[in-house]
Amino acid sequence: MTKMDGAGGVVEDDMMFFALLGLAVLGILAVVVVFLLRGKAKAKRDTVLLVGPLGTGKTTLFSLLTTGQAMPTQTSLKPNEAALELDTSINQSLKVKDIPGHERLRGTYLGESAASCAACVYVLDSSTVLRGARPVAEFLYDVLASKDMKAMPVLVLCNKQDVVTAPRKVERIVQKLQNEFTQIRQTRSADVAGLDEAEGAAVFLGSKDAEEFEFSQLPNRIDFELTSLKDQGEAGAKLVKDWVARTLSK
Ligand SMILES: Nc1nc2c(ncn2[C@@H]2O[C@H](COP(=O)(O)OP(=O)(O)OP(=O)(O)O)[C@@H](O)[C@H]2O)c(=O)[nH]1
Ligand SMILES: [Mg+2]
Repeated sequence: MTKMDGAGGVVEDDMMFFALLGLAVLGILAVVVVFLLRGKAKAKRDTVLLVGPLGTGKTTLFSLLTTGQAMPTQTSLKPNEAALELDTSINQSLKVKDIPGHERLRGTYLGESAASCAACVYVLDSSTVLRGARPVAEFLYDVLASKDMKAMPVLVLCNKQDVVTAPRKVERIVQKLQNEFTQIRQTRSADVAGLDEAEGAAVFLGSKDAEEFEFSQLPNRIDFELTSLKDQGEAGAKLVKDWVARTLSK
């Protein structure tokens, strides 16, 4: 309490003033630090991520995109990252990052890369997708449902078109994945039926009014392309670069 009876009162007033000033300065510093940390945590979205199941051709695509040649590859154990030069320039410098497809590794690497994702190329093996669609669809579903990737443009690159078992029509692959998504979203939303609406929504992709899932129900731009990086590597890399330029210059 302030005493106004002589010099002692003035000293107490001064102490109170400096204490309040100190608190105000601390408060402002705390706000500045929080803002700085937030700014740091928000990574620049400048990376094209190459994701997809094991052995589908991501590293082959990475080497075609960055060196112009398809180098021999082995199963990736860590990501590859390099600058991505497009044929048409856009107002942004880009990187490309190849995420290993191994189930034990991809979650961690994708998790730490998702916030920097500007666009995503999901590489699948066309020659096996119709008979083994569930894991291919599950992983794509995880990518599209992830918080950081929700509105990202995705190119589904249906590779290995040179293999005889690969369907030549992209519609067959789209339809198969959509059927799988319809089942996956039912199963996943049933799993969280006890949770509240907000949490359930995170696992349900697409329109709730539609019984069948369609990619057009998503906010993302999703395109599908067929390729054979083995037989037409240069054309495949060009197709990807053109898609990135088209998508990110809009
Ligand atoms: N037939 C055929 N084989 C291909 C094609 N593209 C890549 N491959 C082969 O598929 C194998 C796997 O290719 P990678 O590029 O290593 O696959 P990845 O997706 O990086 O695999 P992980 O790193 O294990 O996730 C290699 O032997 C490639 O030569 C293609 O278009 N057709
Ligand atoms: Mg690889």
